[in-house]
Amino acid sequence: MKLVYILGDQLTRTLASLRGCTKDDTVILMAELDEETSYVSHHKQKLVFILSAMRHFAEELRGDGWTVDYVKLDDRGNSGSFTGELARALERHDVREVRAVKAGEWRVLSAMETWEDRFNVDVRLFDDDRYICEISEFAHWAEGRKQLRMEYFYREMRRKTGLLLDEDGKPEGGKWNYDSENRKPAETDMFMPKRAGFTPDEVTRDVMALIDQRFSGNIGNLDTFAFAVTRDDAEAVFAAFLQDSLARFGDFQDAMLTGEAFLYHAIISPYLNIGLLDPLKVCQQVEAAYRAGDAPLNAAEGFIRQIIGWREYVRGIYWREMPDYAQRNFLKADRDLPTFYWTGETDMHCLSQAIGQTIDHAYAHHIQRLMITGNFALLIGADPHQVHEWYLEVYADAYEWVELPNTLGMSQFGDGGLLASKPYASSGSYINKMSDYCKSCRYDVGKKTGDGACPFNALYWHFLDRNRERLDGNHRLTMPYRTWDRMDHEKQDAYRESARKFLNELG
Ligand code: FAD
Ligand code: DLZ
Ligand code: SF4
Repeated sequence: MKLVYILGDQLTRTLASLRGCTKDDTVILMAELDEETSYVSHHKQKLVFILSAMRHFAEELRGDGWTVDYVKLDDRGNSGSFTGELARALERHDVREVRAVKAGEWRVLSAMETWEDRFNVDVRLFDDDRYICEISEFAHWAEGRKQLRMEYFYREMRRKTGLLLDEDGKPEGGKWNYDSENRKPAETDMFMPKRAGFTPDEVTRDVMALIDQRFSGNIGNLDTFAFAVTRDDAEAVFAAFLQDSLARFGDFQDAMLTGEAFLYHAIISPYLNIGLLDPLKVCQQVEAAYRAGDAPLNAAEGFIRQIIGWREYVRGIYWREMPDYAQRNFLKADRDLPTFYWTGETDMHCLSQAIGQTIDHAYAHHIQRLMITGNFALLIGADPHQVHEWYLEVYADAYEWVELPNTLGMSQFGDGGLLASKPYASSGSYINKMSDYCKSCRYDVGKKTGDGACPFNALYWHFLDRNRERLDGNHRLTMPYRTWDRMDHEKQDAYRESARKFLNELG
C-alpha cells in the first residue's frame, strides 16, 4: 500500500501527495512530535492551535473515507521525530511507496531527503503547489538580477494570477501599488469589529490540558485562545473579515492603538500557513469584493500584495538563500534580547502593548512586529539569531520559511539589504504618528535626550552612528546621515551619551 505522510502545516485535502491515491490502498500518517513541539519554546496557543487543527483534520479525512494512522504526543513509543515515526509506521503497515509533500522548512526537508536510502523504500516527494510561485520559478526570476525587489516580483505574480488586471492586462486603476494611501494613523474613536472567537470543543480542550501539563513554562495564556481549528471556522473568520474589515484594511494597515490588537487586520496567517485557507482563493474573494463595490481599490490591492507579493517573495528568498541565511549577521549585532520580551514588563508603553498582545493572543500585526519589537531589537543591536528565535516562538503563524526572512532580513537587516532596501529603523516620532501609545507612556516622545526622553530617539541616532561604516553607502540613508552630520557636536554627544546610558542599564 501507499503511505502518505502529512505534516502539521499541510492540512489541505487537495495535497499533491494525495492525488492519484485510492482510499482502499492508502494509509495516511500524521504524528504529534516532541522534536516539532520543542525545536523552540513555542507559545502555548501556537501549540494548541496546531495540534488541535491536526486532530480535526485527521477526523475530516476519516470522514471522507481515508484511513488515518494518527500518533498523539503522549502515545506510548512515540519516537518524537518525523523520521522515527516513519520507521515505526513502516513496521505497522505493508508499504511499497512513501509519499509526502516537501516540508516547508529546510531542516525537515533535509531529513525527508534521507528516507529513501535509510528505509530502502520508494519515496516520492512532491513540490508544495499550494503556493502561487514555485521555488524553481522564483530562482529563475531572481537569476542574474543585481537587486531583488518585491515590487517587480509582485507585478509578475499579478500577471500570472490575473488578479486586479483590467481587460488590457494593465493594473486596475492604472497603478500597481497603492501603498502610499495605506498609512492613516489610528483614531481613538474608530469603530472596530470584534474578533470572531470560537469556544474550544472537546478536542481542543484535551489538547489544552496536554499543553498545559507538558509546556507549562512556555510563554502565553490559554484562557484567551480564540483560533479556529477547522477549515469551516477558518473560512468563517475570513468571511467576517470581508464583511467587517476589508473596506478599512488599507487605510489603517499601519495604525496602532492601545488595547486593540486586531484593528482591521484579517488574522488569517495561521490558517494560510497550515493549509486551512488557500492563498489564491482568499485573494480572489477580495478582488470580488472590490468589483462588487464593497471595498476600495487601495484596500483590495494592499491585501492582495501582502499575499501574492510579500508572502511568496519571502518564501522564494528563504529557499534561495538557505541554509546559511539563518547565520547571517551583517551588522555584527550581539546583544541579548531583553527579558521583558517574554513578560511585557517595561515602561516603554509601545513595547509593553505589542508584547502584552503577543502573550495574550500569539499575534501582533505587521507594523507592531516591524516598527515596535523589531525596530527596538535592531536599535539596541540585539543578536539577530536570538531575535529570529523569539519571533519563531511567540507567533501562531511562525514557520521558518516565512518568519526568518521577515525577521533576519526585513526587520534586522541581517542579510545586508538582500530583502529590504534599508534598515527599518525609526525614532519615537514614527511610533507617535501611527499610534496613541506615546500619550500614556512614562517617557516623553518629544524629548530627545536625557532623563525621561523616549529611548527610541537617542537609540535611533546611536544606531546610525555606530553602524556608519556598514550603512554609509545605502542611498536611502543619505538624508538621515546628512541630518546627523549637520548637528552640532554637543547634540551628537548628548545622543550618544543618552543611548549609552540606556544600553548600560538594559544590561
Ligand atoms: P494582514 O495584515 O491582515 O495581512 C494579510 C496576509 O498577508 C497575512 O495573513 C499574511 O499571510 C500576508 N502577509 C502580510 N505581510 C506579510 C509578510 N511580510 N510576509 C509574509 N506574509 C505576509 N508572517 C507570517 O505568516 N509568519 C511569520 O512568522 C511572520 N513573522 C514576521 C516577523 C517579522 C519581524 C515581521 C516584520 C513580519 C512577520 N510576518 C510573518 C508578516 C506579517 O507580520 C504577518 O503575516 C501578519 O501580521 C499576519 O497577520 P494578519 O493575518 O492579520 O495579516
Ligand atoms: C510547528 C509544528 C508543531 C508545533 N508540531 C507539529 C507536530 O507535532 N507534528 C507535525 O507534523 N508538525 C508539527 N508542526 C509543524 C512542523 O514543524 C512543520 O511541518 C515543519 O516545520 C515543516 O514545515
Ligand atoms: Fe514608545 Fe517612546 Fe512613545 Fe514611549 S514615548 S510609547 S517608548 S515611542
